[in-house]
Amino acid sequence: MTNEQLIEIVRHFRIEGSVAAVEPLGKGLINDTFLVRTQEADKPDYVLQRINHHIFTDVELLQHNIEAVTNHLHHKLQTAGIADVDRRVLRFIPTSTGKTYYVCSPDNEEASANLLSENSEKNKHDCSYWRMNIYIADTLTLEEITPKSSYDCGRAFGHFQKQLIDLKEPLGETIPNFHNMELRISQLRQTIANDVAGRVKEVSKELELIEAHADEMCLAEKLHRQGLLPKRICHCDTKVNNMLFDRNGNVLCIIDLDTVMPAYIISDYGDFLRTAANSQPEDSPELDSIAFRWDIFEAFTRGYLESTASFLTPIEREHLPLAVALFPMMQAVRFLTDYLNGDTYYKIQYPEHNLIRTRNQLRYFQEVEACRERMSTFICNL
Ligand code: GN1
Ligand code: MG
Repeated sequence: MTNEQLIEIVRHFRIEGSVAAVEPLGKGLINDTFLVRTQEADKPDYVLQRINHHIFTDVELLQHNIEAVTNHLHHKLQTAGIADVDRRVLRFIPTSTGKTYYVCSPDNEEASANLLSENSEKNKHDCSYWRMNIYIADTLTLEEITPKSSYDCGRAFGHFQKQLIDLKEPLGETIPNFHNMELRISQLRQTIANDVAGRVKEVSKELELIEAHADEMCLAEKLHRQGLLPKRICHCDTKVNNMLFDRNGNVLCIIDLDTVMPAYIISDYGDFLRTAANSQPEDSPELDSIAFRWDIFEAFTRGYLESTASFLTPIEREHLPLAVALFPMMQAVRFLTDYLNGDTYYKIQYPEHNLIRTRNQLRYFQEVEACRERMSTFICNL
């Protein structure tokens, strides 16, 4: 997309100031993100995002969830008398029609609004979907963390869940069954049967490891069916880089709210440690350097349990170590499924990228497995 086209999109939003520049921002694997700088020093800059509507097929629901959550958090912060509310929760900008997203059709803008209401598959693919929020200045994202920031992240994600416990507005699943391991495994098995990219023969070792643990990794679904594990509102993408820090390294704001939806609370705990406690990035090919960082685990767990002690049930608490193993395994299944499908979901930088990611997650899973009992003991003794 050209700069002029991006600026044209921005014109549909009620921003303050005039656009000076638009630049790419961030490292997300799903949406395309840009920083929109304004000319005036006293006006904010903005984040512009093209929503990947092949993945988030119901953009109306997606934005409904995000608005409900950000309004709720905003209200809570204000009621608590917090001074810098706008630095602690994202604020989305309405378009000229009052929605928080804009639909752009390549050839006919007016028609695209009508097409949206018809909501047909074909028409949706002809359009692109955009949203904007205020850029929170003087913030950092971290790709790697220390025990201190891990503790803070534990407190912050736990607090986020706690704040949303009394959200009255029902939220939908923006990707149905997003963290459902039974479904992920069955998608993988179906993909193996189809073998569209002819890659199944390369991955027998990986498949063997996944199958050996498949049953146990589906325990959360079984507990849910037995009425023992509820769904609550979770973030569902608690990566280290989905959190903004201030210049002094304090947690400010949780970002990337597309996947905020009802899920098992243990998801957010396990998914955070999937990236944070892996001593290597999720796509590092240096398998022998992958280790489970106990210091990060310990600090995160302390922070998380401080924030969530008042509402976690004993069953949720007991299954936290399972989630630490489940999330690298689920992510391995997802990366491998995409590899076998010919790389249609995650952005890749080279042909084996998803295979390298898979191997990384599986090795990390094994490192986690070796520590699981120790984790349980640690949590029991807290
Ligand atoms: C995707 O776009 P990003 O990088 O925030 C994915 C997560 C995965 C993650 C793996 C909607 O998140 O579930 O854990 O990649 N988001 C979606 O890095 O599938
Ligand atoms: Mg992200």
